[in-house]
Amino acid sequence: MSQFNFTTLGQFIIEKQSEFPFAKGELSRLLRDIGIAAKVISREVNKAGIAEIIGDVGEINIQGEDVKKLDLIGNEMFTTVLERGGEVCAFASEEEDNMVALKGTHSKNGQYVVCIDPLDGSSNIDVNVSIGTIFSIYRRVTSVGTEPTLEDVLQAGNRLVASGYIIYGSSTMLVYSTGKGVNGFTLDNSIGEFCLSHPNIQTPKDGTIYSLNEGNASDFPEGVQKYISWCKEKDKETQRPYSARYIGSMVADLHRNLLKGGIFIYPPTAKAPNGKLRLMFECIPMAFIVEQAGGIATTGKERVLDIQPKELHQRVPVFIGSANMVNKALSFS
Ligand code: P6P
Repeated sequence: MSQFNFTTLGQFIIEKQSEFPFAKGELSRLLRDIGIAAKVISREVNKAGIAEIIGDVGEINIQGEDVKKLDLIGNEMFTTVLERGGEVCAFASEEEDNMVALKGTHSKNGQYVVCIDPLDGSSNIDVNVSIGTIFSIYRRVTSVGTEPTLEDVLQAGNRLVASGYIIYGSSTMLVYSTGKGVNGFTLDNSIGEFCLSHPNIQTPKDGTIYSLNEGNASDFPEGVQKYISWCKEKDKETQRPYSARYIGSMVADLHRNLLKGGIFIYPPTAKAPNGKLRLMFECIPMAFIVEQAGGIATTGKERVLDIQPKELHQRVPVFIGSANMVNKALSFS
């Protein structure tokens, strides 16, 4: 195979731009900017152990979680890149209490808003477990040139323009969708480019992996407890007992299940009666990817992408992954 037989993220975005007849390049430039930020964060994550950026900054964020140095680096990185790019008028971050109206020279004319979890699973940074960035892109609802408002950000997932994630693992991968399928790109550090490695990802309809924090099992709703017990029963025909795989980093758990098949559940618990995961920053963008790959994402009561967000840091329960597995889990409710 020719050593030049690869497609970079930039080449792919431009090639696919023709699928959007009204696109004049703004979304393409925005996706390119996100790729740039991801490469810088990947470099920081990969040298974290030796660069004195391990550990906490001694702050607690709005989520009530310790803020890691890399959380801040990631948040600042995306703020800078999105501000300089000029395509985005406002962004919301898991690390920011409120929506941020960007102050770049051209930001007010930006047509898009971005919701971002700069480093999801950051509690795993200090122990070298895979972590990720999760992003979603909406078209603003306020007029170009005006001050953006919270209305621009609090949009249902069924209005998404694009979403994706970057996983900083054994390799760094960027996976995204603009609503026409899901494609994965692996960072080739020798040329500093994300190269197409997983075209048109389709998640298996069935799987044998279930992912949830069973430490909370005594709090789980009865239907979830019954489903987990069903997963553990011996039944050759349905390849049970299934395998329990839970990393505690949503991007890593969902990426594995996306490729191999599986179900990820974060149900309501006593500590998190609405579930722990954030609707805007984790559930909506990951639901868009999973649905585009042929899977299902629901709160157990409604499709995640149909929820009209009421507040920025709203949390919801989530059942997400292989269609037949999610439907089986819901059948116990
Ligand atoms: P628990 C990380 O903090 C995170 O938001 C997700 O990435 C992950 O799936 C979940 O929380 C883990 O939560 O309660 O099982 O530790």
